[in-house]
Amino acid sequence: MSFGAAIALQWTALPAATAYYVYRATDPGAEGATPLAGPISGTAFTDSSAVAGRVYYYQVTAMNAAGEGDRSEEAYAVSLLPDLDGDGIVGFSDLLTLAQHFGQKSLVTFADGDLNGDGVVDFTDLLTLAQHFGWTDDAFSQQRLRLAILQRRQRG
Ligand SMILES: [Ca+2]
Ligand SMILES: [Ca+2]
Repeated sequence: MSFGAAIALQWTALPAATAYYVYRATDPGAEGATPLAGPISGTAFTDSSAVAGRVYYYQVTAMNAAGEGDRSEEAYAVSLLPDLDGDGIVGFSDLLTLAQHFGQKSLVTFADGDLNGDGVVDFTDLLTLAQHFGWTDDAFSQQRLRLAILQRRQRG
């Protein structure tokens, strides 16, 4: 499943940092102790393992000579706007398309409503669409902007 589902993260460089770690969760505040990626020497990371149509939560930490610093504030992103017909808004026509394919288990694509690419149009997909109902490309871009300004809380 691709459809540009990858989520691009960027963060602000810290002068003393030697590397960064990225943590990910599918629920807020549930990033856990194992980083998704790292050590990363730059200030950007593309999460290409993100599944289309799901919401992901991220935190970043910085390493310096003293060790790993505090977690950044949490940023979140949906990996792909559930806009099935590509008209720039998650609206009634998208919901109708999903409803028409609801329960279908073969030959379904993102455009039919299989948002998470698991091969079936089901309640999980419906929930994702409902959570983003009324979202536009603009809202989607702003979310990305929020990721772009992801900042680590300063320490020592
Ligand atoms: Ca649409
Ligand atoms: Ca699905």
